[in-house]
Amino acid sequence: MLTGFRCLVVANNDWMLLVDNISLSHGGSEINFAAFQGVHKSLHCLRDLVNDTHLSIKMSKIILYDETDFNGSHKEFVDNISDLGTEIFSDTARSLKVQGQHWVAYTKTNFQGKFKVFGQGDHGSLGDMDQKIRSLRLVQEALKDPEIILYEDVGYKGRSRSIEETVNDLTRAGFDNLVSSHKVKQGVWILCQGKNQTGERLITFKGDEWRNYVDFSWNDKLSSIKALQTSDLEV
Ligand SMILES: [Ca+2]
Repeated sequence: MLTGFRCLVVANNDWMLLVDNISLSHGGSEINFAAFQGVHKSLHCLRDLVNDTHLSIKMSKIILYDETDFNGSHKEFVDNISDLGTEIFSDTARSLKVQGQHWVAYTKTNFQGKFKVFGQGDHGSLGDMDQKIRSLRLVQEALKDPEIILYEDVGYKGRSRSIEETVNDLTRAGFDNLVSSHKVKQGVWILCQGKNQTGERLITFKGDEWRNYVDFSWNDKLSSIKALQTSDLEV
């Protein structure tokens, strides 16, 4: 969900967001609003576009701060970062701000280790991710109409179950501690070994096909599953 934007200028098939005195061009570089005073093209209220995921991805960014409550030095990112060490910001962030889509922060490089998903807004402290973030992934997948197919056996075999919403206890679906493979059809899903989204977790994205849970010691351990929602602030 986008908030705080005034309007959108569409000019020459490009677009520009006007945010109070700041404008962001398609390419992400800042442009002086005054330079566009002469542009007489179609103006649209951004309210109509707040759920436009494509647009949201284009202007998404995350700002990391090396002190809590947005103090200290900071660094801004608009793309995935597989190793924050190269940005001299590994194990450093203590607070952050998100604009646009969600970001997944990982405790290891290359999007590995423990993770936390941060939604749009200000995060003045990072809890168990304090000074532990080593890589960042922008969530580019649409979160609407999520669907994941769970399979009882490895290789997408055995009984299967299509899940389209958060399930706090897979016992109800007859699938507790049974899943051995999955395919994500839509959205972003958080897999948990405990009920009610507790215990060890993994995150999986649209298009993922995990054919054998044995490979990462998750066979027959899945007990709850959450579909990431646009409104989620921290997961
Ligand atoms: Ca199984």
